[in-house]
Amino acid sequence: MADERFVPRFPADTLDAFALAPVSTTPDKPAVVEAGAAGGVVSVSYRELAQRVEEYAKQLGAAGVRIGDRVVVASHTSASAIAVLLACARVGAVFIPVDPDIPALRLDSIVEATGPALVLRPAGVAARTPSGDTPLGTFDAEDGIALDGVADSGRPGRRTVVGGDPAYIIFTSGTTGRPKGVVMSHHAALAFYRGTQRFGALAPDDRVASTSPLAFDVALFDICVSLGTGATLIAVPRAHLSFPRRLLGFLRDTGATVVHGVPSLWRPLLRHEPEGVAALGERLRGILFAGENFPLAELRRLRTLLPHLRVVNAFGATETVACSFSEVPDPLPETAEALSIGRGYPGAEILLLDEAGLPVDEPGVAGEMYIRCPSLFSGYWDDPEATRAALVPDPLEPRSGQLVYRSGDLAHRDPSGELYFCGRADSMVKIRGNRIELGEVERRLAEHPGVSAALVLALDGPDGEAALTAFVVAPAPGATPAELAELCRRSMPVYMIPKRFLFLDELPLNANGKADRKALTALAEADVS
Ligand code: HFR
Repeated sequence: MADERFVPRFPADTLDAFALAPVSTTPDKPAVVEAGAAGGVVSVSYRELAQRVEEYAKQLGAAGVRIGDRVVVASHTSASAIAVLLACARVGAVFIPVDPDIPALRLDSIVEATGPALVLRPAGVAARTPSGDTPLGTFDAEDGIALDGVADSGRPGRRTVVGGDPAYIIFTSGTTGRPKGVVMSHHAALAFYRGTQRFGALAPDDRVASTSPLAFDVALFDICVSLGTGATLIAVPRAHLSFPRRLLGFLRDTGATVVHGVPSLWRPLLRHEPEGVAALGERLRGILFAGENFPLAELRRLRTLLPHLRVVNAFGATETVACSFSEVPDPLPETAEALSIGRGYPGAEILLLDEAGLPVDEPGVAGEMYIRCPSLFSGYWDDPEATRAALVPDPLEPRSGQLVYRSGDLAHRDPSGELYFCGRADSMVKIRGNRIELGEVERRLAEHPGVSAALVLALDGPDGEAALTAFVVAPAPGATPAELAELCRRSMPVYMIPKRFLFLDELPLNANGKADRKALTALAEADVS
C-alpha cells in the first residue's frame, strides 16, 4: 500500500478520474450496460461503478500491487472488467488488456516481456493463464478481486502516480516478428479523448454500443470517452458479432444510439438482415468506424437502410491512439471513390512529407503522414530501437527536441486540405518494377455491383514472381473473373490487373476484426487451382 506520508493531496490527471467524473453530477445514470448472466440486460450506475473501482483498487493495493507494476487483464468488455482497468489506473498500475482466448504462446511472450505483478481474469469464465509462476487472480461484481498468490514484488516503488506515467500497454499484432507493446501514458490517452470530445463524437445522452475486443484500443476509447462524456457504454457480447439477429436484438433491447466498431462488423448484418438494420433507425443515429477502410458499396448500402445516419470515420494508429476524425458527407457523392480522413483531431497536426523529409503541399500528391500531437505514445515496451524509428525529431525543426510519430501511412490532400488515406508505405508493391497501391485495385474491384468487398495481395507465384491475387466477397452472382479483369483493364494498366481471383463468402478477420491478410495468404497458397 502507498506510504501514507506520500498520499498526494491533489489526485493526478488519470484515466479513472476522467472516466468517473460524472459520478459527482449524474451518480444514478447508467454508466455500463451489459448482457446479464441469464440473458437480459444489466445496468451499472456511475455510483456503483465508482464503488467497484474503489473496492478493486483497495484489493490491488492490499495485494501489494505498486505504482508502475504491470497487470495483465484477460477479459472481454464488461462492467467489472472496466472497473479493473480503472482500478489499475487509480493505483498507478499499467494494465495490459488481452483476449481471454489469447494463444498460449502469445500470452507467455507478453508475460515474459513485461513481468506483470498479476494476471487477472473474470471469475467463472474460462480464460487463458500463463505457464509461468505469475500470481493469478479473478474478479467479479460480488466477490471483488480474489488472488491465488501475493502480487508484491517487494521492490521499492514510486510514491505518487503522475499523469505522464504509463496507463496501459497494447500489444499490436506486430506484422514483423515479435509483437510490439505500445506504451500509452494517462496524459497521452486523455489528450486524445479530450480531442474527441472537442470534435463532438458523442453526446451525454448517447448509448454507445462498443463491439471491439478489450485488447484493441478502440474499446478503451469507447469506454473512456463514453464515461468521461457522461454517456452510457453498452458492452456488446463478442458472440453476438457472428449472429446478426442476436446482435440486432441486443442493440434494440439496449437502446443503442451509436455503434462503434470496425467496418467488417456490418458485412453480415447487411447481407443477412437488411430489414433488421433498417429497423434500428428508430434509435440509432450514428456509427463510428475505425481500423480500416469502409468499402464504399457497403457504406452506401448502410446509408440506404439508415438514411441520414451520422458516420464518423476515425483514423489512426495505436501509437497516437488515433489521429483524425471525419464526418462522411450525407449524401455521399456518387463519384466519391474514397472517404476523407479529415485534417487531424482538434489539437493535432498531420504533416505530409516526402522521402526526403520535405513537406508535400501539392494537392493530390501522396506523402507519408507524420503526426504532431499531444497523444504520442511513450515508446514500445523494452524496444528502444523500434521506438527511435517511430518517435522521430520533428523533421521541420529537429533541434527543438519535439518528437513526432512517423506513421508509415501515406495520404494526399484534396484542394480543400482534407486528407485521403492511400495505403501503407510498406504496402506499396512492385510488380515487374511497377509501383502499385493495392488499395486502388481493391477500390476498382469494389465498383462492380456484385462485389461487396475486395482485398488484393501481391503473392509470389510458382515462378517466384510477385503476382496480384484478388479476394472477392461477391454475394450476388455475376461477378466473374473475366468481368472483374475487364473492369480493371478499362481503368488501370495491365500490371495492376489481378492474376487470380478467389471468391469467398466472407473475409477472414483477425482478433481486432480487421481483414486477416495472413489467413488470406494461407488460403491462396492452399488453393493452388
Ligand atoms: C486505422 C493502425 C483508430 C481510430 C486505431 C480510433 C481509435 C483507434 C484507432 C485502431 C487501429 N481507415 N485505415 C481508418 N488505434 Br480509438 O487500427 N490501430 S492499429 O495500430 O492497429 O492500426 C493502422 O490501421 C493505421 O496506420 C492505418 O493504416 C489503418 N487504419 N484507422 C483507419 C485505417 C483506414 N479509419
